[in-house]
Amino acid sequence: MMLLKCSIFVVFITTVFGNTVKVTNTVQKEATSNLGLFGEWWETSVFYQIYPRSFKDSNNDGSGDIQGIIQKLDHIQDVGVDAVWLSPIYKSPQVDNGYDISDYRDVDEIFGTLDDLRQLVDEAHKRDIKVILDYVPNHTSDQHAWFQASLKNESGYADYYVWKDAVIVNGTRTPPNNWISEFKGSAWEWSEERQQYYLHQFSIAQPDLNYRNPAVVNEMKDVLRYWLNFGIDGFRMDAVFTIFEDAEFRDEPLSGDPNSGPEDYGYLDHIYTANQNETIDLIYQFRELLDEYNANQSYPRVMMTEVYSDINTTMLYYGTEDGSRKGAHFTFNFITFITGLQKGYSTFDLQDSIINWLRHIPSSYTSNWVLGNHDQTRVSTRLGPENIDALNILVSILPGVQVTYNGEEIGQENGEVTCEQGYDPQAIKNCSTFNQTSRDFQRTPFQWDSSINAGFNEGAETWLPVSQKYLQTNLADENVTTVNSHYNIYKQTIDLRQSFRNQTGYFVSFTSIGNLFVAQRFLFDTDNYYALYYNVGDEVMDPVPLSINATATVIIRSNNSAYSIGDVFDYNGSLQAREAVLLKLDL
Ligand SMILES: *[C@@H]1O[C@H](CO)[C@@H](O)[C@H](O)[C@H]1NC(C)=O
Ligand SMILES: *[C@@H]1O[C@H](CO)[C@@H](O)[C@H](O)[C@H]1NC(C)=O
Ligand SMILES: *[C@@H]1O[C@H](CO)[C@@H](O)[C@H](O)[C@H]1NC(C)=O
Ligand SMILES: *[C@@H]1O[C@H](CO)[C@@H](O)[C@H](O)[C@H]1NC(C)=O
Ligand SMILES: *[C@@H]1O[C@H](CO)[C@@H](O)[C@H](O)[C@H]1NC(C)=O
Ligand SMILES: *[C@@H]1O[C@H](CO)[C@@H](O)[C@H](O)[C@H]1NC(C)=O
Ligand SMILES: *[C@@H]1O[C@H](CO)[C@@H](O)[C@H](O)[C@H]1NC(C)=O
Ligand SMILES: *[C@@H]1O[C@H](CO)[C@@H](O)[C@H](O)[C@H]1NC(C)=O
Ligand SMILES: *[C@@H]1O[C@H](CO)[C@@H](O)[C@H](O)[C@H]1NC(C)=O
Ligand SMILES: *[C@@H]1O[C@H](CO)[C@@H](O)[C@H](O)[C@H]1NC(C)=O
Ligand SMILES: *[C@@H]1O[C@H](CO)[C@@H](O)[C@H](O)[C@H]1NC(C)=O
Ligand SMILES: CC(=O)N[C@H]1CO[C@H](CO)[C@@H](O)[C@@H]1O
Ligand SMILES: [Ca+2]
Ligand SMILES: [Ca+2]
Repeated sequence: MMLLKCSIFVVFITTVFGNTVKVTNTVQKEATSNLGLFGEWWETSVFYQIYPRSFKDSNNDGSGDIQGIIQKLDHIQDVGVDAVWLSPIYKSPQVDNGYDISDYRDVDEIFGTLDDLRQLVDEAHKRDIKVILDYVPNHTSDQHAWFQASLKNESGYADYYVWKDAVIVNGTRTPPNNWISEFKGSAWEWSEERQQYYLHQFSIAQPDLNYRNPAVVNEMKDVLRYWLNFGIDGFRMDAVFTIFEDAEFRDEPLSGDPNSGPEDYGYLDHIYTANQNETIDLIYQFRELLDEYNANQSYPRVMMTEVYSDINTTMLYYGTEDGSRKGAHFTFNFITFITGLQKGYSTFDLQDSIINWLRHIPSSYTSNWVLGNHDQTRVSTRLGPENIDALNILVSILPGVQVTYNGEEIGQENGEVTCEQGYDPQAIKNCSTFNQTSRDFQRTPFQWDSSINAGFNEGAETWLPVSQKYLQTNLADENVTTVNSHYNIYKQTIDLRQSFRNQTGYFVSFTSIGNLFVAQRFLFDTDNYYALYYNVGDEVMDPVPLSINATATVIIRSNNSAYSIGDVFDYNGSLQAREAVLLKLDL
């Protein structure tokens, strides 16, 4: 079959027949080397996020730990992922679930020891699985030795944090400006000891580091070098958009958001505390550090950044537009499936959300697809459990990197947690809004099997409660080869994605016709042609044939499908509500 091969093009075709609107978007890209754009391992990889405290509790003390992860490495290998990234395991008072770090170079005793981590890295590498650590550069714990020294104005540490004098208004001490913390209220906290305010963009126990002090920048770069030398394969950088603040400490303008009160983060437009140019420059410096290190390595260590922002700003974290400086290998795509899509989405919503990303990403950057993480309602709950297979199948034929949050492979839904049982520091402050604000629901223990506590541990009380849904949804029950379970489907999608390695060019195309969503991917090298048929609606429908006349074989199907793998797809048959089938066309 003849296909035009150019480096990138996007086509939009809208046709109206009767009262049905049909919209097709095609995005075509061509890679220049074997494994993707750069020929590097991460470009077509699956990254699996582990939330360590909820993954597997090896010593029955209620919290997941590193030995627990080691016990489950065979499962992770079975899933077929290339790399795991661990949410923070550093020493921490756990005021914010490990995002308040008191020693960047040590492991918290909840999780184990440095030796356990060394063993995890070794065991993972034996299985050809890379290990990525979280890196939390914005702030430390107030228990960190640097902050304790800074409190006392100790020489060398006085300027490690962002300190400002009070402003006296009519004889009353007030903060230096109007900045608001993400955790509500002023972002400034008075220190009696130092007789100054310090900045905290998150909780009071998380003072912001002062990156305008070169010693801090060097210190934090040394932390990266320390872990690279330890054998870590890369970093996921947390909340990087808050690293720098305006040097002049100007008041931020009001956002005008009617849902935000004067204490709420959304009350202000964060033009002076988020995504400052210096922040993006620092990310480029971190990349330079990594590239220097990588120059002597057999494979590159990678960095990925976490930024919730509009698409243009998000792209800046990948690098400068002219390509002169590089940033993150990829910056998480929260735009397509998290902020861009809500329950009850239409085919058009889905198509727009994917195309929005593909249209904005320059062809020299690698796309990535994130369905969920520890900060978001689980994708099964957020977009509907009846859609989980279709979404996993869809992601598997999209180009670039895939990021899976632990539990998504079995279709795990949000758990049940009361305010009294909760740990999310923001949410437990106000129980009347806990149900809306808490992130504890997506952090309940992994559901391994149908034994006590879902196999998370041997029955001791767990830090967050195990979801009562574990009897219906657990790995062991889904891991029966004869069952068309979420897990088996997920594994099939990973196998498919892995088979796309070494492909140099492709196109992807999306068509919406009423409730029918069709996604197509064609690989130039092998002439392999895949088409996903997905009924997004609640009623049975007749599928519309593709314009290509070819036998279509079902290779993956959602759990509610009557098709078996290997069946020939019947364009004259019907598709059940939420049924998804992935077809391979015999051209
Ligand atoms: C200071 O006090 C005066 C007199 O009570 C009042 O008019 C003024 O608004 C106050 N200023 C501020 C900034 O609160
Ligand atoms: C600490 O240093 C700052 C800035 O030099 C100064 O304003 C403050 O008074 C000092 N605090 C103490 C307790 O010495
Ligand atoms: C930040 O960088 C952008 C793009 O390089 C530039 O247009 C803008 O003027 C810079 N802003 C400041 C405050 O320097
Ligand atoms: C890389 O290895 C070479 C040769 O062993 C050495 O001279 C050089 O300093 C190394 N570079 C880095 C960045 O470690
Ligand atoms: C992104 O940039 C493009 C081109 O400069 C502009 O047309 C678009 O409105 C911007 N989008 C957002 C969300 O700012
Ligand atoms: C808790 O949230 C409710 C509902 O938004 C609000 O009315 C109440 O003032 C809040 N309480 C506190 C202590 O913030
Ligand atoms: C929170 O959700 C639980 C479970 O649905 C419910 O029992 C409880 O009443 C809710 N709490 C509030 C304050 O809405
Ligand atoms: C899943 O089943 C396979 C094959 O029966 C088995 O090797 C593997 O250990 C099982 N995995 C889990 C996590 O039960
Ligand atoms: C891709 O190429 C590499 C290196 O040549 C090879 O080891 C690997 O098996 C290939 N993978 C696939 C899926 O063809
Ligand atoms: C599709 O191909 C088959 C087999 O080559 C042929 O019999 C049939 O007429 C074709 N249908 C259309 C609509 O072109
Ligand atoms: C398919 O998965 C959904 C969501 O987990 C579940 O509710 C449903 O019972 C499953 N259907 C079948 C036929 O297994
Ligand atoms: C949006 C975001 O990344 N928030 C994280 C930033 O850091 C705070 C404090 O460490 C975490 O609680 C948030 O999840
Ligand atoms: Ca434990
Ligand atoms: Ca900061």
